[in-house]
Amino acid sequence: MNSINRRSVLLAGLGVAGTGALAACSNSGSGGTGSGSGSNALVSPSGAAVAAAEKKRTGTGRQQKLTLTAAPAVIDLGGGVRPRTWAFDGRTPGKEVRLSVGDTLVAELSNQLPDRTATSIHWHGIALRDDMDGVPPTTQTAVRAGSTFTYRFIADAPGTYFFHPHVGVQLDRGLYAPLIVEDPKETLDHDDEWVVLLDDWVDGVTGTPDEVFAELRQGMGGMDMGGAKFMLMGAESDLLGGDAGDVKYPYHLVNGRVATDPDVYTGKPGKKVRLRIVNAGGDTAYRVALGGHRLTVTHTDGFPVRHREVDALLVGMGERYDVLVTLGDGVFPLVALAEGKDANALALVRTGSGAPRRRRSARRSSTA
Ligand SMILES: [Cu+2]
Repeated sequence: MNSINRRSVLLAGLGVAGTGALAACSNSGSGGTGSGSGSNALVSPSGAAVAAAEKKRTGTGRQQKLTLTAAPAVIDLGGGVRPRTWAFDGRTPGKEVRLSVGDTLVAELSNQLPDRTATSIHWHGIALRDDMDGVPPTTQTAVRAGSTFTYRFIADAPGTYFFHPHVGVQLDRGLYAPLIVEDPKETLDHDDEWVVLLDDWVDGVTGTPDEVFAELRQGMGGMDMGGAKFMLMGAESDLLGGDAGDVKYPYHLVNGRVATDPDVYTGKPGKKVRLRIVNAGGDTAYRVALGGHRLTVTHTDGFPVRHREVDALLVGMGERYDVLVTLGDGVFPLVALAEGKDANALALVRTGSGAPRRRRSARRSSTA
């Protein structure tokens, strides 16, 4: 039987009991054999119920191994913006991880963050074994500074995902990257792919995400002490049902580039391109459109949906949309309006003859 009790779950959820509660939980869970079936038993991240579900997951047996080193870095966002942040392997976004359905990802996280900062990796949106989901203190103990943890799971759900830490406000640093699970049986017909990663950026420019959080925690009371540095007042959007966020971000990024020095996708007129749009932002929904084009939505959050043609998409934090677009001839802005915040992110699509070579290598081979 699983000995975790309601109080320890609540405390863990509040972060009060911290790792002590989790250690108690996983010790009893991994040793138990009947957990998960009794009416009072909770499913522990490494318990028998998780192992049983995992057994039913079919894999290819292929492994993809990689190392992700989380460490301080000075990154280049374009336009002379070079903030100091925390990043995986010195770059933001981190290097894309691409698997085929059923492959096993073996990712060693090396925590080189400063000031004894613990971390984790959460594989956002993907169905996987709970003990690899990277949500301390609930599904694992946080990975201590100076140590490593190896995530190992079968990715049997095709789709567009991303990953980021799930400790404190670290997801608002530069620690994120796309995770694409390709389906060899995919029936979508397209010539090329472009991953479009959206993010709201503050770190190393006006302050750190921890400083932002500290100010937000003081609420309106803190504003009497000399005004708000990070708090955004009056951001509203009817589309979002009112409140459009609380944080002032100096930059909004597409694929790690500021709007004045954007990422450029170069293609050919008439080609059909699959855009995999990911909102990795912490506090901003984006309204996304490609000038002069209509978008056909094919997937949301990794799942195929009945196709729907739109002229713009509202993408909330953590959401992903796959869309197909048939490219026209010319240069077109991909605009991601920071909904309700009077700011935007920008990338460019160039087609036709005389187009300059792409600066960044986001072009992908077709999966169809
Ligand atoms: Cu997430």
